[in-house]
Amino acid sequence: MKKPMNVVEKILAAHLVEGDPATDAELGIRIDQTLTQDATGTMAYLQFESMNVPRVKTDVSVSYVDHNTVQIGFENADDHDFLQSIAKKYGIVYSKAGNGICHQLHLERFGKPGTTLLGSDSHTPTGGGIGQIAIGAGGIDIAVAMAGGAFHIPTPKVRAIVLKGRLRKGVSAKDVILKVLEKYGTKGNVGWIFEYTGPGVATLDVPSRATITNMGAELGVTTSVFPSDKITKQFLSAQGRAADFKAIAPDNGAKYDDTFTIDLSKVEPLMAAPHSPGNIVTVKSLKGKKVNQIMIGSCTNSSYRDIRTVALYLKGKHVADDVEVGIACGSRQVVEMLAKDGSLAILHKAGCRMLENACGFCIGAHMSPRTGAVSLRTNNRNFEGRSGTKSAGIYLVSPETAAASALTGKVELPTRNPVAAVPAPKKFPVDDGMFLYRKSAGKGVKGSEIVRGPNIAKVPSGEKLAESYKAVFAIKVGDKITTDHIMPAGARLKFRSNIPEYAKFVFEPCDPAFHDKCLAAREAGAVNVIVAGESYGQGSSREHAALCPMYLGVKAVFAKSIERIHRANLINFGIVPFEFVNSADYDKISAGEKVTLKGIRAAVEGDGVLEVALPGGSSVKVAARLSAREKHLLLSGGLLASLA
Ligand code: MIC
Ligand code: SF4
Repeated sequence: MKKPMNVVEKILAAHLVEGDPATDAELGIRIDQTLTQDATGTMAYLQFESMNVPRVKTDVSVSYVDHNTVQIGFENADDHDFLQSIAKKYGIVYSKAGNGICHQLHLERFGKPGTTLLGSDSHTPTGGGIGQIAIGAGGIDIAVAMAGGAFHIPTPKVRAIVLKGRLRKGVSAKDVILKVLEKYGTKGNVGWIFEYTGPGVATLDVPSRATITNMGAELGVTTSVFPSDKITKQFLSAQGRAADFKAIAPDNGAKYDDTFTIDLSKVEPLMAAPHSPGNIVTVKSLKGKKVNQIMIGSCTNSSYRDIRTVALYLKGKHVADDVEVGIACGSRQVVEMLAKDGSLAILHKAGCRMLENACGFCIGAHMSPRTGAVSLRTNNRNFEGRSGTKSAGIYLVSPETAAASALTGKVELPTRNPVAAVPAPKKFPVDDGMFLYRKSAGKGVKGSEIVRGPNIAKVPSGEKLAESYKAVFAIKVGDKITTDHIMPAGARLKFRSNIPEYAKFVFEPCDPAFHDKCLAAREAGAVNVIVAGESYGQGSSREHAALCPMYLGVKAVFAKSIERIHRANLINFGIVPFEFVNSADYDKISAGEKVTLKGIRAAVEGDGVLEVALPGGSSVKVAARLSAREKHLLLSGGLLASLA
């Protein structure tokens, strides 16, 4: 008899190309679809170009422009032109700036149950809402997948999140994922996949499911997934994509490594207080707190369901005088529907600032709040300074809580005067006019030229790992250092395609002199080492957080623990991701100390263990648990160097 399987096992089994889940620590899977966004996409495509493959080999690859749309100076526009020309040449679908946010658009127009999606953005797991195994990764991994190569994940442990009951009015999917974050936090979930199951699943529409899988990124899991059922079918049919439907459910008796049950009827409105998405409090506990700004949108909460709900709260009313409210919709489809049903007029009349369909405020590229502000936002990350204002406190909330609070300028309970649920639309208006090159997808247009403005610089490649190095501990940082600390976005985002320029801002929020110190060490013939605490590299998939340090001569990280995507990015760029064998050894190291990484190559070739003598006479022991593939990449100096 065949072993009963859960949804994760079914999709992975259908895509397995390397490894055996029963015996191996790492699996290689075939990737059906890829997505990139502009801020990570330029590097991904420069790397793809250097692989000399004539066209993409996936079922579909889409290049979205949604992050860098502010266009102050020539840089962003240059990037867009480059991306458009690359898409034309290699058979990639190109989504023009203004079309919408990659994850919302992909769910609407391309996501397919039962397939795999790899995206150069950490919120790619949004696709799990439609029954896809959708994973975020660094740009170079997307390049490999576009060239037909496998993607590698740690053999997952699968946790069932069993949903039962039904949410109360005014409580929504955002509160559910905040509940999951309250339970599991933002660290310690590396290697897990969360599979949502149970009778409560049938009470959630696809956009709500996607809100939940989207913010699985904040847990640090590999991905999150819902089954594909009648509701998925209805969503796809309403998008004119009935043919893309496939039912996927766990078999009776399917096993999970762990189970957590949530009674939806008991979920309260929640919020994530500054400065971590895992810092969960009830809305009730902060009721009445004065609010300066409310921002609604982002890939977590920008669907028609979400913005229509906000409009219902604000109908016939006005936002409070002391609060500014900005709204960014997820796609043109959403805007078109809001225009037709009158919501757009309601929101304008209520005094909301309607923003472009893009990431904007979420990445600190728009509407930074005032000094010391309290800003309620429906997005997924509230890291210190990410909004562009270091002194601001960002609270992550549901669209319902955001709307209720907009009316009074204070934190309000959305359950006090809740509005009716927005029914799932029977038919979405479909207009693919801003998706270019659909006809030539997978083929490319012969004779097309790549357009390269001065902001498009070469991708640096790494050097072979030497036997030993003279090294300097260039920086020592604490726990939960995010990729926004390592490689800031916001005002610095426009340098994404220009590594020498962007590298000037590595660790800017922690130590603005980091760049100069690294170069000085390099001049003196030493490499640099980053020392960090728990959960190093949380957050974004941006490979720049590894690529720019590589450019500055960083060869190793010594951390208490390292998050999945960042660890993979470090390896892809030839930086050895060591973890302390005894966490307490972290305390023995001081920034600026000079040491020797004696036998680092042999350690990587062997059991991964390295002992380093410290100037004071003591020593620290670090270890890197590496697969054969990872060893090969590190010894070669990174993925690009390994292909040379
Ligand atoms: C983010 O939300 O941090 C981003 C910006 O979307 C990143 C990608 C990037 O840094 O370009 C992500 O989540 O991967
Ligand atoms: Fe864009 Fe924000 Fe989503 Fe990242 S989290 S993809 S910046 S909307």
